[in-house]
Formats: sequence, structure tokens, C-alpha cells
Amino acid sequence: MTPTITAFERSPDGGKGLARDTRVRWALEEVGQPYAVRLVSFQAMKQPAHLALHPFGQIPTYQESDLALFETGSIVLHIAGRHAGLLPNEANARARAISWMFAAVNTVEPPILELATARVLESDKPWTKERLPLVMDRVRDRLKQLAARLGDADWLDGAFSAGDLMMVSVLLRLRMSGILNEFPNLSAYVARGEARPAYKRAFEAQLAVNTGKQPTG
Ligand code: GTB
Repeated sequence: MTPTITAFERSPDGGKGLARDTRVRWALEEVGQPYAVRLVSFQAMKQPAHLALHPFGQIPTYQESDLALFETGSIVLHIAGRHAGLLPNEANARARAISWMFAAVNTVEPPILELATARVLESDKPWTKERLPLVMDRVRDRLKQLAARLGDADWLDGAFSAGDLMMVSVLLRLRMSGILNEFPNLSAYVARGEARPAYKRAFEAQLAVNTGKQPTG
């Protein structure tokens, strides 16, 4: 059965690919699974019908037959478990790739989200000017560690995996801040992710929703 995901009717980023449906689209594109998209407004996200799918009233959700999922980490893991191509077959390598997925959402994403919050939602607060450098340094600390582990490898642990898909997705949120440029190997890593045909298709598809332009590929 074709899965259906939800996405913003209009993403606040105007189609820069930062809303989290992009990572789910990317996973589905990597494994060659066609999917349908149901667009939801901010208002609809808070109504009982959507809350039944997503307890926090957010996007994306994922529905397939009688299964309904929320949380991008679990959705991508589900897709990767059902199809070849996103997780290695060898048990230990598979477990390590899953560790990277958790690291992306649990260790690397939180300081990045804190930075986004400070810059966007708290920009008018009197304490933001003083706090921002601290928040930026917390992001730098994580990136320094990640950059050290990646070294000059193409991907985090051997071949491209769902761990890289999640990590690149999380790092993309930093592009506007310029911090990524301080870590050339991470910038190149993100660029490698974006250069994947599956990422390009996912990006184009969400852009089409937000600009009305049809995907080119
Ligand atoms: N942990 C959840 C997951 O990974 O699935 C987080 C889901 C989440 O934050 N969803 C956001 C949402 O539905 C959209 S992606 N927000 C509406 C709400 O909470 O009411 C977050 C997001 C939104 C906008 C931008 N942007 O404009 O740049 C980027 C990312």
C-alpha cells in the first residue's frame, strides 16, 4: 500500500526544505517507495483528527494500511527496516547506523534547535544578545566532535545510511547561520547528501508544494 505522509500546506521556510517532511520524503526516495502527501494547515494540525495521528499536533506523520507513525526518527527507521538501501545487512553495522540516527536527533539536533529558537523566536528579548554567543558555542562544540569523527570519510560509518540521512538533514538547518562553513569536512558532507538524486527529488517535491512549481526531475 502506498504510504501517505503529512506536510505543511505552506512551510514557514517557503520551500527551503527545512521542514521535517523533507527527511521522510528523502528516505522514501532513497528506497524507491512512491508516496502520497496530505497537506495540512497549522489550524488543522491542532484539530482532533490530526491529533489522533500526532499527539503533539505536528507534521510529518506517516500512514500505511492500519499503521500510523509520528516522529521523523521512527518514521525513517521504519522505512529503512522495510526496504533495502538505508541500513546495512550486517547486524553490528546496522546497529551502529541506528546509533547515528539517534545521535542526529538526540545529540546534534537539540543545540541546533536552541540556536534557531534564539535567533527566530527570542530575537527581540533583551538577553538574546548576551545569550546567543553561548548557544552558538554549544553548537560549535558538537560540530567539532562530529567533524573529528567524520574526518575525511564520505559518510559516518562506511556506506551512506539512514544515519547519514538524519545527520545531514539536521545539519542543513545550520546553513543560514554560516557556522557550518567553519567545518569544511562537515560542509562537504552536507553537500554530498544534497547531491544525492533521492535528496534532490525530495527537495524538489517539497519546493513544488511551497512555490507551486512542478518538480523538474
Ligand atoms: N521531533 C519531531 C520530529 O522529528 O518529527 C518534531 C516535529 C516538528 O517539529 N514538526 C514541526 C511542526 O509541525 C515542523 S518541522 N511544527 C508546527 C507546530 O509545532 O505547531 C520544524 C520546522 C518548522 C519550520 C521550519 N522553517 O520554517 O525553517 C523548519 C523546521
